[in-house]
Formats: sequence, C-alpha cells, structure tokens
Amino acid sequence: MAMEKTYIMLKPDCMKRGLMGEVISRIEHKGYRIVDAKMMNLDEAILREHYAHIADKPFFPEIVAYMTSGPVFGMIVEGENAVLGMRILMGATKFEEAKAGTIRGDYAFSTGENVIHGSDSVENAEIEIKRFFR
Ligand code: IDP
Ligand code: MG
Repeated sequence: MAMEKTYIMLKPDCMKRGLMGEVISRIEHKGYRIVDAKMMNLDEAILREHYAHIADKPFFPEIVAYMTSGPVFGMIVEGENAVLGMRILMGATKFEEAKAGTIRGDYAFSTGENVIHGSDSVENAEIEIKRFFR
C-alpha cells in the first residue's frame, strides 16, 4: 500500500440535494484527508477532456447538460491506497449495481446522475488533479 492522492468531484446532483456534508463525512470518517478543494462551474471543453472515454457515447450530451447544470465541488483526497479505496467507498458506476453502504448505492437513483466522481487509477488521478487544480 502507498500514500496516494485521488481526484474526487461531488457532482451537481449531490450539491443540489444537499448531500455534500454527508459525502464529505464519509470520506473523512474513512480516514482520508481533504488536502485541497474548490467549487467550480465546468464547461463543455473541460468535460470533453475529462470524459474523453465516453465522448462518443449516445448519452454524452446528457452528461454535459447535467455536469454544467450547477457547480461541482472538486477535492484532492489523500490517504493510504486512496485511489482504489475511494472507488470502493463510491460504489459501482451503474446505480442498480452499486451496493448498499456505498455512496452511490445509498444515494444514486440514476447511472448518469450518480453523485460523485473518483479517479480510476493512480495515473489518471495525477492527470485529473492537474486538470482541475492548476
Ligand atoms: P465512473 O464515474 O464510475 O468512473 P465512467 O465509466 O468513467 O464511470 O463514466 C463516467 C460517467 O459517465 C459516469 O459516472 C456516469 O455519470 C456517466 N455514465 C457512464 N455510463 C453511463 C451509462 O450507461 N448511461 C448514462 N450515463 C453513464
Ligand atoms: Mg471514470
């Protein structure tokens, strides 16, 4: 195991539903540290970069509309094994597969609008931290 930093982003549905505090509590209670954070309004250009791997999917325009519908809260989260650890805390991408006890399992009722983003690898965490915290 290693000390890692990961990029976590509370998505617009999380903010609108007043779940910020709840989700941040879970991250802190797990023992991770929030070492930087900021509220942002994203535009389509940064979403095309961040979501390049889904940009050709039919649902991509909906994701852009959703992710630009209000502010997001970006965080750098640090801890032992934080990249995989946060993915476990978040739960599966598909909301119907996200287990109870995970953030998505407990709060997401749609796969598109699924509360939280977390980097999926150490390499992508570095890229995403640079993208959003430059
Ligand atoms: P992840 O957020 O769990 O890493 P990715 O596959 O990287 O999942 O997809 C990025 C985001 O795109 C998801 O969090 C979700 O908002 C959206 N998304 C992915 N697959 C679907 C889908 O099949 N339908 C609708 N939205 C999707
Ligand atoms: Mg992903």
